[in-house]
Amino acid sequence: MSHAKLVIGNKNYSSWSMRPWLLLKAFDVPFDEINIALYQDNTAEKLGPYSPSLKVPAFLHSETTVWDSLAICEYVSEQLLEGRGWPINPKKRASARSVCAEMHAEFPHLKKEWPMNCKASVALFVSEKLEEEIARIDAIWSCCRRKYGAGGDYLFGKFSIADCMFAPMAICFQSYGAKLSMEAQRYANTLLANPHIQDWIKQGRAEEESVSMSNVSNMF
Ligand SMILES: N[C@@H](CCC(=O)N[C@@H](CS)C(=O)NCC(=O)O)C(=O)O
Repeated sequence: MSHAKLVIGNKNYSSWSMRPWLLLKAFDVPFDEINIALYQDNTAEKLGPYSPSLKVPAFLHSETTVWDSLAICEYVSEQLLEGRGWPINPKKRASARSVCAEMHAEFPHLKKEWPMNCKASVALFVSEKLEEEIARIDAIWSCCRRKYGAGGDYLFGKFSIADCMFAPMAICFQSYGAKLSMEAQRYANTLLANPHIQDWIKQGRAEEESVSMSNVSNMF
């Protein structure tokens, strides 16, 4: 059977691409990676055959196309991991799904003002709204680690989709110098030490294409 295909954007910038890529890598699922540079004249033309939303990521498996990062993670867990992408315990799983949905839908200021850029290392202005959003992520990380983290160093103990959803935030927080509580910083360090996340960052930093800040802010 041919491999599944994951269509992704620039590793330096595309946080949504990173999430399912990390899930596939962490669970050793074989896949072919299709890289499409974003915001080029021919980007839409190249994405057309793969992604109905004309956005990345998109996942092609057997006869099925799935797009949108969280939907891909759900599909991969259900179809390829026998549900192992989520915590086994239903209470933990409900919380894991809640924080993933929150990451996916909320944090407009973080997404706009502190977009992922693996190459960046600069202290950026922190608006009041941004500070509130960073504090909310800090609270999610600290609370999940305290309540559900037994059995491993990840958000729900063992590595799960929740870690994929938050991994780009650890990169942004490192790039722009977020001030986190000790517990949250320890979790961010766990993510940054993960070998697949390190690979992604390394490959992102090696890319040559650059994207303007106004487009990067739309990307998250
Ligand atoms: N909700 C989508 C967001 C996808 C998204 O915005 N992808 C960005 C790159 S990270 C993109 O394709 N941008 C190109 C564009 O907006 O034209 C997801 O979770 O996958």
